[in-house]
Amino acid sequence: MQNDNLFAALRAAFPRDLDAVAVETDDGLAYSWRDLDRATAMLANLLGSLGLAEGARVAVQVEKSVEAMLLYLATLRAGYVFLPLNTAYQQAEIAYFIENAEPAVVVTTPKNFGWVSRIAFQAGTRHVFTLGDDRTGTLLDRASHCSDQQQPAVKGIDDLAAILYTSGTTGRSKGAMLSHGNLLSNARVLKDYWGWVPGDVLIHALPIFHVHGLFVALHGALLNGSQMLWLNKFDPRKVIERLPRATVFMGVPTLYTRMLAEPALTREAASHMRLFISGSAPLLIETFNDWQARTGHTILERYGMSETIMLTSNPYRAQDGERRGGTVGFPLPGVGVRVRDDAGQPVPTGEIGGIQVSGPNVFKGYWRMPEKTKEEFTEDGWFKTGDVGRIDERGYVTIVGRSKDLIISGGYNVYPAEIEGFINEMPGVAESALVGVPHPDFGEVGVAVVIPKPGAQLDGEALIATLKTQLANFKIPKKCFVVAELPRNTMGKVQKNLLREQYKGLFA
Ligand code: MCA
Ligand code: AMP
Repeated sequence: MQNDNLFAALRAAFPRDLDAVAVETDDGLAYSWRDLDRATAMLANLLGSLGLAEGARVAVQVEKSVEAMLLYLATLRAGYVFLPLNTAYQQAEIAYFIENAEPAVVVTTPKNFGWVSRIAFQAGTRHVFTLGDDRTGTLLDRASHCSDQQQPAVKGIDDLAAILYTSGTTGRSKGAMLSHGNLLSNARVLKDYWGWVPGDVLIHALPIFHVHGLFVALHGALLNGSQMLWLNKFDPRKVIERLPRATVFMGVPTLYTRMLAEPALTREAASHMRLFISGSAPLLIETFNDWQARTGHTILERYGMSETIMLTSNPYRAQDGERRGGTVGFPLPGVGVRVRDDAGQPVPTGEIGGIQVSGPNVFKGYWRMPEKTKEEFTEDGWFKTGDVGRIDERGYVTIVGRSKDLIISGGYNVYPAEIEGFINEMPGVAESALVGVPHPDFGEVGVAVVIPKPGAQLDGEALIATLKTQLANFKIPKKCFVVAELPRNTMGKVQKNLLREQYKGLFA
């Protein structure tokens, strides 16, 4: 019987020599392909032994590790839905995700077991396991008693494989539902488009709780049967040390600017590499040029979303065109990208409008939010990205901005509405606005502007300290100003563009 389970396709791509090294960690451990096969079978059998319902979610908030990656693959193998959660999320955020997704299984760190299991059990989750980043925890203990043989669950292309939460521009996060077909079709297109060849070696330095590290980097290597040099945490010097033994690296712009700050990054160090890919946030033309001048490599920039995985990419092969800094390249083969004005009408070539996308890479909708999902698609079924851009006469797509109120900081999305909501709840606060300003390291960071209630005394630093106890660290405003009033337009709406202008030099 045809099995469209993504895991089956990845497993089929394992090299014949299963004893070859698949993953090498920076603390000297080597995992063979056979290890990957056996460990994912044991973990899949553990999940299979729990009597979970069809479509059950497995929510995972653990530090990056090879075992965390194996748990992802095992969840696919067992036919359940993987739900990765950023390790920076704190109690209020986790409580929301668990209440919204109702996972049958939650895997957390040994340190967080206390508060996470309380939230999970209260929400009806019956299985909570722990997994440390040092191969400790109850998950591996339990799996060690399971068989290392397992037939991947039969899944169809439209069956759910993962849910990725991508916060709503207003209010709470939305769970983007991605199918086995979404993920596999995109992985196959990228394998060819980015010229993966036998012998490629990937340096994996991204988190594995978002699309870039979990799908684009991981599937790229696995679908090519390629070895990975694995870093649980990004460190510029460790990446540079590994360049002579690798061929492919993927990162967000911050990773590139941090490596450029290292003298060890030389043309010589990068000479064995074949491809550097950047995405998740705008790559500054300065960074693009500096990288080319320093290493001789032209970074390939691509554009993706949790809802669509990758939708455009600069070309890899010269015959497909040049890689143009400041653009995100062409729509990927099989993916439709178009620009529409506010009335939904086509705009002339080169004109700016809302970017829309259609194709097998586009998600199935937001988890239990049919109305919200409907709003984000056009009548003829194209997904509205919320990004603003243009397509020029040569077909290159350029993102010029966002219609959604979004800050992308070091590659992570920060939604002002969520942070403003927390600030507005604080005693003495009448109103707040969070805006993004340029930052040399993270590209863009949030700055909060707060209005006190009449007679209230507010201290910006104290507000930030309180926020740190409530929200993921990357969401915390880097500065908080207390002012008497906010600029408003005639409709009374806060003019965030004026605030961005006022504070744009803060971190120059
Ligand atoms: C860490 N900090 C940050 C960020 N990361 N502040 C703002 N933005 C950030 N992204 C702060 C922490 O709050 C902390 O501040 C201090 O930096 C040190 O924390 P640490 O965790 O040690 O930071 P780091 O190791 O330096 O992390 C920086 C990083 C990380 C390596 C750039 O942010 C990262 O791995 N980013 C990649 C995100 C990613 O994978 N994006 C893909 C999304 P304090 O000390 O004050 O607490 S997928 C996507 O966007 C689409 C689908 C696509 O196209 O790929
Ligand atoms: P996420 O919500 O994590 O899926 O992030 C998707 C958003 O990241 C997109 O809607 C874009 O705004 C942004 N993005 C992704 N890749 C790029 C890129 N290469 N350049 C600029 N923005 C990007």
